[in-house]
Amino acid sequence: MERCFLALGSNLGDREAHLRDGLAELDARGVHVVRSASVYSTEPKDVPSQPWFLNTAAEAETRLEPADLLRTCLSIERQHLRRRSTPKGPRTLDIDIILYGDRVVRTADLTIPHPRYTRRRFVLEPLAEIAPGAIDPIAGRTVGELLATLDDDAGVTVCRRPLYPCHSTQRRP
Ligand code: PH2
Ligand code: MG
Ligand code: MG
Repeated sequence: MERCFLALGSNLGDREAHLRDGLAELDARGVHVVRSASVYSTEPKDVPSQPWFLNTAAEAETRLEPADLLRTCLSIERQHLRRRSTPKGPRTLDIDIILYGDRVVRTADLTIPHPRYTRRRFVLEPLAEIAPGAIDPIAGRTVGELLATLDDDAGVTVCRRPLYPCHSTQRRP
């Protein structure tokens, strides 16, 4: 089993449902979610004229190799009717592989560690909540250290408790 960290984002439709279902679908497809971070309300980066996002991060264990993990993430995105019209534009669900054990992957369609996450507060804040000690094999620094020296003033605030594991509010004693 390899331990990996994923970043999830949504800014179209029922954003929280897309994130929650995305986590459940990963779990059902051999990407066993160990924990997820709180849900954060985040200002859009790269393409500013789009709705605010909900973002979270998840720690998972999987036997899937990175390329198969990517295929699984893309297939779940497609299930959420994601259309790839504007690059970095609005999406129902985005699932990015941030770290995969201490592996470094550079292929035509996949780069691990994720090439931009060290500059993005909307990834580092949720990731540092669940894995401040995870080490980036390229930077040689922990996620907590990367967040502490981050230069990104985009708005990122906690808005909901973690979606996974599910905390039922319905259960009676
Ligand atoms: N994803 C992008 C581009 N910009 N901004 C925020 N706040 N959250 C995202 O998940 C996001 C973004 C491309 O993947
Ligand atoms: Mg992304
Ligand atoms: Mg993506």
